[in-house]
Amino acid sequence: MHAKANSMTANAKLQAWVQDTAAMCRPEQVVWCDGSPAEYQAMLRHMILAGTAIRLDPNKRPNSIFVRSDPADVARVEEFTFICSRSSDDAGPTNNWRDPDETRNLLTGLFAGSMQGRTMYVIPYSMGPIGSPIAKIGVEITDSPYVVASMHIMARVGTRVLEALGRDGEFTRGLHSVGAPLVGNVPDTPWPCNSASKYICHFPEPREIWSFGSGYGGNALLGKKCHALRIASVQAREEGWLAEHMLILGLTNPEGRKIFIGAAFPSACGKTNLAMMNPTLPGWKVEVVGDDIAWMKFGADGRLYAINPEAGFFGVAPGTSMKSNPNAMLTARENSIFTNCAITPDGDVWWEEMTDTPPAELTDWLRRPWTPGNGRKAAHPNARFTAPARQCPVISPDWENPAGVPISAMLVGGRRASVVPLVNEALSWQHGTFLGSIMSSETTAAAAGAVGALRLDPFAMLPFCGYHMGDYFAHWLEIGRAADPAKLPKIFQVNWFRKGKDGKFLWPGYGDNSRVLKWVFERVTGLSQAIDTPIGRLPAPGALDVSGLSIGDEALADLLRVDVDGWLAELPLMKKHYARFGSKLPRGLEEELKSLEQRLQSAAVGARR
Ligand code: SAT
Ligand code: MN
Repeated sequence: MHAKANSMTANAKLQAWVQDTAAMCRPEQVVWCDGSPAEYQAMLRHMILAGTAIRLDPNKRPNSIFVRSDPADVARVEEFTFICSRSSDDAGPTNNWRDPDETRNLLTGLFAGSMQGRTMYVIPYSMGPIGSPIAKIGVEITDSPYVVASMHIMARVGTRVLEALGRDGEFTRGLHSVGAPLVGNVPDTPWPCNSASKYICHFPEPREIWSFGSGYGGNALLGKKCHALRIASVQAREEGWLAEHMLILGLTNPEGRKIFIGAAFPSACGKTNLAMMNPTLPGWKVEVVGDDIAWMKFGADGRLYAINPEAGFFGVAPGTSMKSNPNAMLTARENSIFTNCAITPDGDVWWEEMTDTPPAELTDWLRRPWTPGNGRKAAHPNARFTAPARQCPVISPDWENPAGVPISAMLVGGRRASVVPLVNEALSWQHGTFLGSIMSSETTAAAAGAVGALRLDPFAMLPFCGYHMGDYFAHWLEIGRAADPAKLPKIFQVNWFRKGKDGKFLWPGYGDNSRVLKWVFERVTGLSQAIDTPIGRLPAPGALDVSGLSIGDEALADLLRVDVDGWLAELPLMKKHYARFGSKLPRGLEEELKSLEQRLQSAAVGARR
């Protein structure tokens, strides 16, 4: 089919790309998305009529739907995610590289006719508030109404973006197809996808994304991981800023003083919970700017300013409850999309731990009858809610500030049952970069594959850095060199997941993480004490506020213990990790590793004396 030119845009590059794509994918029709509420309703209606979605009871969850994906399409697929830079060296050892020309050929073959019988939607979107100097524009072409509806929530979409793009504006191209053409007189499936081929390909130089075969989350909502992290990280390096897998929160102390904090944790390690927590410490307040991605640029005053490029939350549902994260529950009370949860007989969703007692009967995410105690999970462990950020009761008044918010501290951390203490302040920006570079975490259901395996996940960017990780470390050090050290955020390593000898978590987590945030706040503002240890600065005795918390002295000591032998035992892992980056490993990090080893060895000798 021949795509009609869209009168809303005079951007010739965009018009030409849409026409070429339509000629290749051969959809039944082309629709330019305007981003209107009517368009959102049309997507919901289509999904409901096609059997993809169920409308939830409007009295319980107004304007919300429930969707179940194909059981083979439930998470990001890292082994089918590729960086197609011209040189394989630019993708580095942590990415899957594919030759760009070969891949383009392969994809052209897969996309040829891939949208037959479907509608091709053109979604102009802005990552970040429209017009913000930190925001960027992209256009996603997709044949999935689920993607269109989700993009309405997750990004700013439609006509106003085309207006901002103008005649000559630059944009990232994202082409997505579920890879399931409708040919002949065969019915559609509730969740079309391609079981034979999945390819999530990034071309960093022309800033293009081609995603084939999956309709789920980060594989398909191309503004998120593909654009805002993989492509943007390349752009950020070139232009001197940071695109990070970080939440952004505002923290106000009882005297009314506020700072902003960024935090990098891997997928499904509690970013959403930390970002919008209700502190248990009286008088302290947390507000959320973002729960997943931060774009940071230096402001005129020399400080780093962050925006949340997204407009919604794509949060992990299981484990989310009025106890663990009431603000997420309240955010998703309406205008939301629920994917791979269970559904109740009265038309609401449910997932593990949402309530203390599960409903007496459910239909699970696999459409099977489910009753409590049957030994199966009702929701998929990577089930998600997609909800507008503006609905969050603790959304920051600054969340759409085009200038961003000034970042005073950055946390890095993962799920570690042992070795890593509750909190550890870096000695310098370079040491903080080191702590980020050796971050490790147990894997979660957010990606296909084994769960609970320990892997090194530098800055939680292992699946999301669009270029050579050695160059990424160098870029972090470069950012530090470019700045006035007094204006740089302080970096802290944190770990809420340390376990005691009994195998139970030592730290209550959730709202009690405000106790760690308080110490961070007071370190930034110069009010609190730390002690120097071989691994960094830990809270001085009494400096961590545990008032009102029932935690034993032993557990507290365990949480803050510097496990010298444990760290020594991990040095070979760190060295092996660093060896992967060859000559691209920055000298500064090599030095940090050496100094750490020396400090640990003298501590070990001291202890033996
Ligand atoms: O599916 S997503 O990649 O968007 C979620 C995540 O892994 O953080
Ligand atoms: Mn994430």
